[in-house]
Amino acid sequence: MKTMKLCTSIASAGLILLAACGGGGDDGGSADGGDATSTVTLRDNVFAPADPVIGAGDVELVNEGVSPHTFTIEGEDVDVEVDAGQTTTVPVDLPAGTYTLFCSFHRGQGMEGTLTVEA
Ligand SMILES: [Cu+2]
Repeated sequence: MKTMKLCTSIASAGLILLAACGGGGDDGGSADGGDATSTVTLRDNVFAPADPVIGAGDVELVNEGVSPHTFTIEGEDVDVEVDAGQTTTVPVDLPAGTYTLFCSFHRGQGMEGTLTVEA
């Protein structure tokens, strides 16, 4: 009787493992589209993620803060203001590489990071 219970436990663990693997595989499918849309969240004086990695194309900007913030890429023609609680989309058509990202209102408070554009 004890042996039977052990076998059942192992079988259950295996099923959970299998399910976890299957779920992860589904997400990877959209990465090769070449038209990836990424989301960058703007909070009060931080970007989330702090150093975003995006694909070239449309980037969704979500301001979850109580202040307006900007999504500004240094040296490039990307400078968008997003009011508190608003969401907007900005096309980022830049070559792959790294760029300095900052908020023009709060750069002095550390609202600055590295934006990586992937090919
Ligand atoms: Cu800001």
